[in-house]
Amino acid sequence: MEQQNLYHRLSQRIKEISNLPKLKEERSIQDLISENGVSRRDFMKWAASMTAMLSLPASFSPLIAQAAEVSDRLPVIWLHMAECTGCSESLLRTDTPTIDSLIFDYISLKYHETIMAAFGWQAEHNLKEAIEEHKGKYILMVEGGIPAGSSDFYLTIGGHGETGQKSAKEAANNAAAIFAIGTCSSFGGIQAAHPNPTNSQPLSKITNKPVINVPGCPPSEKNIVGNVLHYILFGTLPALDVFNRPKWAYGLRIHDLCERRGRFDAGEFVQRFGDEGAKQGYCLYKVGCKGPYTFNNCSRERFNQHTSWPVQAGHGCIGCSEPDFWDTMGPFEEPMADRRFNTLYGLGADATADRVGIAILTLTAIGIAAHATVTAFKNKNK
Ligand code: FSX
Ligand code: SF4
Ligand code: F3S
Repeated sequence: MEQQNLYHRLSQRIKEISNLPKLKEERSIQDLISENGVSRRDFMKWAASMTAMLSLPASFSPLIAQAAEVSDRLPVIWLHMAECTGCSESLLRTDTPTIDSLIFDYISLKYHETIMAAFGWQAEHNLKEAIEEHKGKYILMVEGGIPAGSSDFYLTIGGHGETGQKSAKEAANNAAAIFAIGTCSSFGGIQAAHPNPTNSQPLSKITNKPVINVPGCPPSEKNIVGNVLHYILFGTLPALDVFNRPKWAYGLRIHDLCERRGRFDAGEFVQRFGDEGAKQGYCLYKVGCKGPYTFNNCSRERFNQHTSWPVQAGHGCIGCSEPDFWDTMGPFEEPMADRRFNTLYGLGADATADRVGIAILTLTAIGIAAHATVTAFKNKNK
């Protein structure tokens, strides 16, 4: 019954959105996908996988397809702050366009410096105009850390030298929903790594409005598009974890669903890159994998249409979706080593890994310890 009510409520919302005027030329998502050689069947398969990813019942998959179909009705403003543009590249750099990247083409991006034709004063004007025209209605996506306070001058944009801080604040003030895309915008990222010379801050420190964090350096295309679809469907904040990350994407650790997990449990570890264990696909914990401390869905969703992800490619997870990972998770090719944390049983994960009695390292124990460790390192760095 509850499920039916929810289905009904979400269909109503999609109907309301579909009644909004189209913001772009009359081209449907169907046209766009078939022009790019994607069949309707593949599109429906994609919708089904998105439904599962958003932890919705399988019967909701037609709703996800409809949400994608109306995704051109909501204006999106995307701002670049201090970063490497990897987040945008995560969506855009594909040989053959994925359905996720096609959705990105399809949404009404009113401003995005990497892909728009305008430059100079015209670009500045377009941003102001987009904010004015779509006040209170647009989705704001911000990529990058933001030099703040008296260091704000480290990031200025355009001919008038407006600071990133000012432009992010202004865009956030008038947005309907705000997403911090990438670890830089969510937590400060590499710019904010010790000693943070430009005083780079996460978006949530620049605005008082609620910010949904979508970390990862970069986040996967699935997590970016999934958030847009979730907003279209619900129009409200998703369930969030303590770091304001949507639980549907960041609720489990990399380690929980890793394909090498059986190796970890059996005590089969790569000791050095290129050794026999590496060839056999052993666990990468001892060569630095931070999967046990990292909350993200890479091991389940992978990147580039489920092609691969860091651990599958043979390198451990570096913890890129965690706050302060540059400071707390390195050296990236070594285990936590002397910075051992205690599990509920009083053993560090490294000690346990050496003793092979891995079974005692329960999910709960390591989960609690991982959070405790991150907090401890954070405090140490302050
Ligand atoms: Fe780069 Fe985005 Fe990392 Fe940061 O991604 S991939 S430095 S999260 O802001 O461009
Ligand atoms: Fe996978 Fe890393 Fe966990 Fe090993 S430590 S099982 S490689 S996530
Ligand atoms: Fe980042 Fe680890 Fe995923 S390094 S991309 S969170 S596997």
